[in-house]
Amino acid sequence: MNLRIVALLQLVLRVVAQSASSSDGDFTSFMTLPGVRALKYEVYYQNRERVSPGYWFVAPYGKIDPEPPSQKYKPYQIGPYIYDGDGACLHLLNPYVPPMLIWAGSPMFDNRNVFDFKVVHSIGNRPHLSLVWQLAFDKSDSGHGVVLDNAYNIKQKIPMPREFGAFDIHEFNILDDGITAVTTNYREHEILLDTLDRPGEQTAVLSGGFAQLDLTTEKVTASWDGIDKIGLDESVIVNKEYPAMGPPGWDYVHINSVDKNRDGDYIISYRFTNTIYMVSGMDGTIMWRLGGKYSDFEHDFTFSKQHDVKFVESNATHHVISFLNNASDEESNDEDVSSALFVELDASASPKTARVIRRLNRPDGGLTRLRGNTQLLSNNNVFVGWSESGYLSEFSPEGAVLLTARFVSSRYSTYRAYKFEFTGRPSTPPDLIASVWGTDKTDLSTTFYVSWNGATDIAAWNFYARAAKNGHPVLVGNASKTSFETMFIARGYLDWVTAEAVDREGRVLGMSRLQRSKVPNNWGAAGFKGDLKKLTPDDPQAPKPGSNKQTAVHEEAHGSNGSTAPHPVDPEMEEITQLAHETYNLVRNISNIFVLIVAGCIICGIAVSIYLLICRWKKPTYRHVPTDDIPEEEIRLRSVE
Ligand SMILES: *[C@@H]1O[C@H](CO)[C@@H](O)[C@H](O)[C@H]1NC(C)=O
Ligand SMILES: *[C@@H]1O[C@H](CO)[C@@H](O)[C@H](O)[C@H]1NC(C)=O
Ligand SMILES: *[C@@H]1O[C@H](CO)[C@@H](O)[C@H](O)[C@H]1NC(C)=O
Ligand SMILES: CC(=O)N[C@H]1CO[C@H](CO)[C@@H](O)[C@@H]1O
Repeated sequence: MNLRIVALLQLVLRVVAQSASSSDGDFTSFMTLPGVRALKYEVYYQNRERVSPGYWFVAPYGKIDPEPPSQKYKPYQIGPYIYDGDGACLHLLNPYVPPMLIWAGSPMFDNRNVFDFKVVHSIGNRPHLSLVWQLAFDKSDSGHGVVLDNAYNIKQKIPMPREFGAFDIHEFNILDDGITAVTTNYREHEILLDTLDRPGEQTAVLSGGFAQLDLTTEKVTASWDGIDKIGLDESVIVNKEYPAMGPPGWDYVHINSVDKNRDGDYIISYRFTNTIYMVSGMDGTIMWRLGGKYSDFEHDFTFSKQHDVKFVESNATHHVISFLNNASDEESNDEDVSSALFVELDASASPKTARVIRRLNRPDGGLTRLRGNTQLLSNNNVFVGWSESGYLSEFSPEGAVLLTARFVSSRYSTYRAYKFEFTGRPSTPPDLIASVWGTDKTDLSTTFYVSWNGATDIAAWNFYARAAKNGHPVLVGNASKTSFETMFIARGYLDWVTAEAVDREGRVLGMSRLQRSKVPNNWGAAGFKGDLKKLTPDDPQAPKPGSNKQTAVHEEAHGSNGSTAPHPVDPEMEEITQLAHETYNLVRNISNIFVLIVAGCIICGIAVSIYLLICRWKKPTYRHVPTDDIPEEEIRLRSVE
């Protein structure tokens, strides 16, 4: 059979196999990462040139409450993920550019929810990652603040002392000194209901507080509790008829963020008082309230149910703060659209003044009823996570929308979404698998799949084969990286294979382990018509049998320095590889049903047997999370029971 046709058929076959296996099309799966199914994003660029550099850090979850381990999230789906929103090529036929997956961290976190996943640039001289690992469903573990290095090793797993309840999901905020972290707390108390004209009655309530952790000792160095400072009357959700409760009690303030400025004072947000509080680091008194029933400021704007209040600038008297004004909750909305707000405060004026200096409305005009965050980027763009369905957007300094994106699936949310520049250098090597197929000795080909979970900056892959285990690695070709996983087809029966990641400058970033190529269990059943006795792996250095241009000469690879590595010099093979890649990318990216149907019909006969063969070692079955399992919008958005 003509070599070119074989290569193409094989290719189309794999594409069909891949599309067929992801009929639940809101996820992507990978040959090299069978334990993971990564959520797909749909991205729309309004102005791609002005988008700031950096990766997206998100942590999709299905239900906010801890869930028992179940098949539902196997292969892994929830947990921390890094995407390169700018990573994929532009396609003429499709304005939606699929972002490239960079890291699927889900298998490390045991199908438990992860929150506040972000980059910390203040620890040591390498970037780190931090996240909150939610408490276990059976409370056998009350959650941790986790710090990872950029090799994706867990460096710290900090528990919260029992008296502060579980490690709260809202915040694990490592400050610029790289040593101090502030976190929110929910604590149980019994209080009297005199202020609600119910003398003699009492109820349990959850207060809103924070703890400050020293990352070197992993000890709490300061803590604050609002129970004796914020009365029930400040709450906008408690009403006089509320039946008294036992523990955990009324969630009357619902703290959802904390930050600390250089002066050592704290700013906190209570969602259920619609108020932002400045708390003195000296004595814990409330310095002022912004918003809510008892605001100390004069302001001509409103906000409510706010999230993620952070200092942008701050001194003793003047502050610029950012926050997400969701303007709504599960039951009602106070404004028509949620927005990210930047507010300038003068606490020295009398009366104190507050004015909005930037307002960025949700681009789809919708409401973010729960969760979300606002992040000022270094080039003055603003990145906003609107939470539900992973909806996020980036704005220019003048407020123009530069991009919007959301999960293709509506079944998942991410509490916050961040953008950071980051360099990931995994301590594990790239994952490589290779397989061989053909109809006789002359048309055998070897297909490589390679990926490196967590590695940034890979521009291309070099592929090598050896004649024997301890033979010399011979470069058999290269391919640029255009998605998380890169496929490459080389002519011949290649074995003892490796793949090497190189960056844009040609520097080698890492090398896979040495792998044997997989071969059909039953060559005959797989369509092989040749003489099995003569079927042995090729010497990659020898001229290819069946090639009428016996010109293939491969130089040896230079071990760890691939920057001078040669490329394949067999022009026919190069052409086929090129063609194969173009077709592969085209079919894969445009999702053109027509192409798939036509291709499917052509190869229908061969497809079935080979497809089964390929899939046998591919991946475990996936249980679809039913649509009616959409996360309930619980009033109690916290990790304390
Ligand atoms: C605080 O910042 C404001 C505005 O930038 C400035 O006018 C003021 O002098 C500063 N105050 C102190 C004590 O640094
Ligand atoms: C393959 O290697 C050659 C020679 O080093 C280089 O010129 C070419 O750009 C590489 N191709 C890809 C896709 O990286
Ligand atoms: C790799 O080879 C290039 C070109 O010969 C050289 O400039 C570079 O220093 C080498 N790098 C390493 C790590 O050996
Ligand atoms: C504009 C607007 O509707 N603002 C509302 C924000 O939320 C608070 C508390 O729910 C309301 O009192 C405001 O009217």
